Amino acid sequence: MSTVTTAAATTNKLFLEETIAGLKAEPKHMHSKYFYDEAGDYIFQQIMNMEEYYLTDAEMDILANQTSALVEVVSAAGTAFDLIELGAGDATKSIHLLRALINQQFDFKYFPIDISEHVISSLEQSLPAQLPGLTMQGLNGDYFEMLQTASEISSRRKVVLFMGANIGNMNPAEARGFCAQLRDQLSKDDLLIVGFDLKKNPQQILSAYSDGGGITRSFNLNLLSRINRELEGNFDVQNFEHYATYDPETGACKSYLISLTNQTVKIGNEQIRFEENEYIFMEISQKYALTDIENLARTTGFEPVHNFYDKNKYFVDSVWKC
Ligand code: AVI
Repeated sequence: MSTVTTAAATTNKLFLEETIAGLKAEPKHMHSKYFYDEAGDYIFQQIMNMEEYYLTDAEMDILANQTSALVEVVSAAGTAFDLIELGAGDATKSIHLLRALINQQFDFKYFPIDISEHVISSLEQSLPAQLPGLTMQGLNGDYFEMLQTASEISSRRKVVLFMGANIGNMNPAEARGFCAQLRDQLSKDDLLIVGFDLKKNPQQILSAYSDGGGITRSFNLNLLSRINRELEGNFDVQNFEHYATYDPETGACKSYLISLTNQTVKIGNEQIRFEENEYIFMEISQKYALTDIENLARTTGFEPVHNFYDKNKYFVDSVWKC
């Protein structure tokens, strides 16, 4: 019998443990990081193309139209650095910055980090052809472990990108813990650029997470299908409905799956009981006021240096110095 533990086996074990623990907890919850298998990546692409999902266009507006100003901020402390992107996705936004840095012949290496193996292998295939002259190394795994790996490969000044409002998928306490941990792994003169979705008209926010075409619904339900595929589950996805809420006071946009009936679901050897109307908390997409962003930076050891807004002021890429 083989005693070799593969990375995939470890990931699956954690997926199983965290899923069972979350579904046995009161109230039931899942981890939105598990949305992103190959099918989930594909549905998320569709979300980003939705009319209602204003976030992608807003951040694209910043990257595409304020590239020179971004390059200036990024290179203020020198033109040799490592550009590390946490949750790189398909890099369609950062490609504007990468292109400008290559054109200006900056001495940089791009390290995209993503927990999706599929995302990293696609980037490694597509980016060098799109950006001749790019030096890159994709890293698949946990952000902090991969940031450590990047530091072992290279010891140059770091410019870290954490865009796409990914920070919104943490609650405020988790975001503080995350930023503080990031600060611990960075050094003087390193930069962090974080994308935040700003508080705005509540109906506009709610529509982005409760679209009429049901794409966000499929995105959430895909996690149940993924459990069926990978963890020997037997969810009947038709027995669950997607429900999103937005609280303008706290800025928390939350999504849930509601059990439409009394039911028992099997996952591997475990049985999970759902009552009719019982919810599973699936994801938070936290929205921020500018004062929240400034507080977050300062309380975690960063100094905010510049804010880049899109033309509608829906979104901000906030630049923080160590
Ligand atoms: C990846 N993340 C920033 C998205 C968001 O807006 O919270 C995930 C998402 N969930 C539903 N729609 C989009």
